[in-house]
Amino acid sequence: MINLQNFVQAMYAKRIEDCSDQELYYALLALSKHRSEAQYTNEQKKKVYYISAEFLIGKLLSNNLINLGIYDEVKTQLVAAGKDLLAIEDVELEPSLGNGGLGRLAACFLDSIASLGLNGDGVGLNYHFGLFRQLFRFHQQAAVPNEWITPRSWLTESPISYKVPFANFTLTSKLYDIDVPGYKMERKNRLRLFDLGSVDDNIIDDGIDFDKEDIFRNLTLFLYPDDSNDQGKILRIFQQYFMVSNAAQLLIDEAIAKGSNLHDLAEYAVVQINDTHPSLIIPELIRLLELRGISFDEAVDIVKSMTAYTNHTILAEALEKWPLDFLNRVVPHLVPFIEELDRRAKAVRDDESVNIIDSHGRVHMAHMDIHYGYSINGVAALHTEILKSSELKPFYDLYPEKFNNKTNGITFRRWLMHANPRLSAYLDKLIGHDYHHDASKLEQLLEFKNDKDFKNHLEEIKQHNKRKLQRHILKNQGVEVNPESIFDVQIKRLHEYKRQQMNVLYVIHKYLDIKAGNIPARPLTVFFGGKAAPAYTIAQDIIHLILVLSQVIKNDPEVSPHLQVVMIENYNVTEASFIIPAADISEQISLASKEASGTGNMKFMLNGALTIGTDDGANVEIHELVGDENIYIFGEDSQTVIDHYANCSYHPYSFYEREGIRPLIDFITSDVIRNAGGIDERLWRLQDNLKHNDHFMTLLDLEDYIVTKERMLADYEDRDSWLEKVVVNIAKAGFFSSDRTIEQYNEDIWHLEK
Ligand code: 26Q
Repeated sequence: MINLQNFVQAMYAKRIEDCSDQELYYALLALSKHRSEAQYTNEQKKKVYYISAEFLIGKLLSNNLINLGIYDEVKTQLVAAGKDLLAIEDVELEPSLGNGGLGRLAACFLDSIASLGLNGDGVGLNYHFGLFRQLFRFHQQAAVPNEWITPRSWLTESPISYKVPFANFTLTSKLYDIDVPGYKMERKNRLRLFDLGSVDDNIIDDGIDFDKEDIFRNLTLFLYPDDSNDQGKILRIFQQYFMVSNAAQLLIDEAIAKGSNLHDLAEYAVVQINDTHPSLIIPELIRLLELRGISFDEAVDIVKSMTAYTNHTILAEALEKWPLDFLNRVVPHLVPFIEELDRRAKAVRDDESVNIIDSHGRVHMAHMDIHYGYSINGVAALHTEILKSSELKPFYDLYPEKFNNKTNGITFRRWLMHANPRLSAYLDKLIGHDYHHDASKLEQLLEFKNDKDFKNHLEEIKQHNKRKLQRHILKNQGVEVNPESIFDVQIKRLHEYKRQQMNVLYVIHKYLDIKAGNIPARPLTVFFGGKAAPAYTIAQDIIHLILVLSQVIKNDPEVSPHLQVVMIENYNVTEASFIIPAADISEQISLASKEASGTGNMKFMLNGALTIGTDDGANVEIHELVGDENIYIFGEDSQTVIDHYANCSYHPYSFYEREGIRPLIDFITSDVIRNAGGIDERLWRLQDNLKHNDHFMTLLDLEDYIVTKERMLADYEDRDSWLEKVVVNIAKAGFFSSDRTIEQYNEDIWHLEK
């Protein structure tokens, strides 16, 4: 039993009633840290080191309370004192230690590893400002540093520190830990974040600009500084090597402390390489083992038996290739190791498609991972098949046994219990608690598909969540939304392949339709949220168009009662947990073959939204699970798209000439948009790109998308049948629990004992 009053009394000598939200936040932070510090750390012989440049953990207060099993008690005692947990959570700052899906996946995985009682830590970097905070100024994105580290925080200083050698100097690291308590577990794991004591927050100039060459002061300031220029790329290599050298030294020390003689290192440690960002750990481990007296040959064998690589993308431009010249400038001592690994790989097969060092002197990080790791996995069934059949086919021919699929998942602790407490409490009443530990139990809900009372409850919960989001947006952005409207949501990083621009063209279609006198049965609110890389011009242009369009619609009294566009500022994990439970429609509209998996799609489904999407990434698996009648699939399939690329057979201009499409594209540079603050350069560039380039084939699927969305909106009006689809989606979402994903990683790759 928790006695919060006693705890608060000891800390502040006052009653809960008399504390501010800020004081209560710090009390709960101290209470949770105290509790998790008292737990044992997992210490089974073998441990997984999940190494990742990103851990998008989100705010931790509520989730830690849930996992420590004290959430309900704490909440009850706060409510009894007239306090609101939501307001207290508001005090916590969100760390932005990730860009998007890959970083959030790493955070969900840490939660599941701990909740399954497995021994596994995350290892990464303690970025002082992480990814930038997004502001909207003059209908454009501005980027400013995201401050999240406060004197009291979830970070705990550790005495652990390592020396990391670079070309002209050696840096000394400093380790911070964040406890990761498992859900209702006695034992915990940790997120280990390495930092550099000399980093100086004062070197930031304007926005997020800083001296890229002052490594001593900048190394862990930001996540992925602009790498559109060489200094940015070199800084990224500094960060990556700093991360992996620390990780390698840590895992070797921990193994030795448990009795390893290093020849048997693989019995103590397995390394999961999250995308290629930590790939330098392969030559670094070999180097460190050699320094400790192990022969090169044996070191290679050891490393081969303990490293596994996860691929998260099929976009060729996102696969890291570092020029040897850059590596020589940053980590010259590692280059001979990479060259030897390359020579050995070339002895197996000398072919540009599998070489580590290519004919331009660039090091292909993924190639090194596949040759020198024992497992490579994709993150959804379709993605893994595409890797095997096209992108990485030469490797699949060489090492078929290394390839495996691990369809992504999400932690239900955050994305159901925390984000949607009403739904989760109702499900508890209906089917009991078993699904907390075995998400497949959600299938029991299928029995209630035709239960009037259940459907009424689902409707009520959705209404409640819409009003909660309405208040949140009003408070944060001063924008009023209509909770009686349909909430149609696309939240994810801005990228052309994700096709936010296609959704915008739908909105333009709807706007013109309303202007022509076709009034929809019910108002529609279209939400967008997402950051764009500062150097990604077209993505910035898309944000600009969304912001201007939102204004045009708002100021048009003929249209605004029926249609609204809201762009959420600084979309992040916290925003997601307000938005997703309120959504009716989940937009998953990437160009088929391009979205490796997606995980937002899973979060929406679990929270009772229906998907409009292409047969891409994990949408394919959602489609298979719920069946044709419970999802809105449109667009060309992945094979057709792949063939278009191979044959250069997609020509956007011929689509532009169609009468259903041309007015939508022309509208981008119309006076309506230009007079509402539209910037000509941005609008023309975007329009021109769609007509003449359209690399991600927006126009190919546009007509089908519009027809499908209209059908979906019409279906929404049949509440009974819509809710039946919602029930099927929630019931089938169990497969996408990250507990299932982690069980599979453990079964097939890690082999850890519980
Ligand atoms: C690479 C080189 C230089 C600078 C930056 C990068 C870089 C940074 C971040 C490359 C990739 C990322 C992030 C990728 C990512 O988030 N991928 C997403 O991973 C999710 C989890 O597997 C999938 O669900 C998404 O489909 C995939 O897009």
